[in-house]
Amino acid sequence: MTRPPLTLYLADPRGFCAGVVRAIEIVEQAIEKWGAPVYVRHEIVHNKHVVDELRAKGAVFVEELDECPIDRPVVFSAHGVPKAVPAEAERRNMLYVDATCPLVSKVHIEAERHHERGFQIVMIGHAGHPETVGTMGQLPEGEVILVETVADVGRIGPRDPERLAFITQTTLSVDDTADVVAALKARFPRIVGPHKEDICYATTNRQAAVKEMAPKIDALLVVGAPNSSNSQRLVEVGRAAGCPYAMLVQTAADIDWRAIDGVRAVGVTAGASAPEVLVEGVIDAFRARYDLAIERVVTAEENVSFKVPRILRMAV
Ligand code: 0CH
Ligand code: SF4
Repeated sequence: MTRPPLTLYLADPRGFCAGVVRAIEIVEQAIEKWGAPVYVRHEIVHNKHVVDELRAKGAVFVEELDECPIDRPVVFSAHGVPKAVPAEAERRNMLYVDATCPLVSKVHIEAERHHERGFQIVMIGHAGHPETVGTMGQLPEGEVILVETVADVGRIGPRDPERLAFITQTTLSVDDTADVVAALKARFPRIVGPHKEDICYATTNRQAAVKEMAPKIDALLVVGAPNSSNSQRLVEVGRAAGCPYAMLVQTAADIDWRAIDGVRAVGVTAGASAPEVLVEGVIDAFRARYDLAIERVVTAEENVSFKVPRILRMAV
């Protein structure tokens, strides 16, 4: 049987970012250094495959610090934690390693600086997401007001509109965030903040690659987990850029072949927490059904890397 032709456009960059690579290395090196089990508060990154592999090596995933025994090391996830978490670990004399991405920590520091200058802060982010919870938790209750949408901007009532700053989650949609920032500036002309927003290089680059490929493709598949904010944003960016079908898949097994029946060009990308092995699984699944031509869509070159914390680099 002859297989139908299909062009698979592969986004580049896609998949793991520097913060994710570092967070996974932290858990692996902690297990090497202190032996198993090493506890990890929250999924180290939002990906089941990553979590399962680390679990097989001796990581134990929990949601809260009080689920960890005090005599085992605990790692905090890449998304960051409220200040109360390391404080509690110290109070309990626990050994902890913070795998918060340095680009998330940078936003934490920004928040603190604004607070020290007496500014109240508006955070653009998703309610309940661990990064938002962690960033808001850098400051006392009431000092950070959360907005998710342009409509939210009209509803907030800050203490003093003249002394207001804004920060953002690192994994938001670049375009949607620009709209929210514009609404904030229109309503609060004196608001201070970063040059554009706090969206990281990896989020920005992955969204740009999707926009570039969108006009060429009939369907977009984003490899990533449902709880992965940056992966979900890639699906939305694909749809907003005019791609008629854009779907998140955790693995090749999630591909709805009937829905994409008849397509001639498909785009594939992966969220910052999705390992390349899962992308390879998707490509292999297409190769089994189609006469496949692969074309890379290269929109940026990434050469960012972060060191693991010093405690892991010191001899035992
Ligand atoms: O995109 P989110 O923040 O949900 O997280 P992820 O999927 O684990 O990707 C890594 C980013 C971690 C913090 O920026
Ligand atoms: Fe860091 Fe950006 Fe990766 Fe988040 S998505 S871990 S902020 S590099």
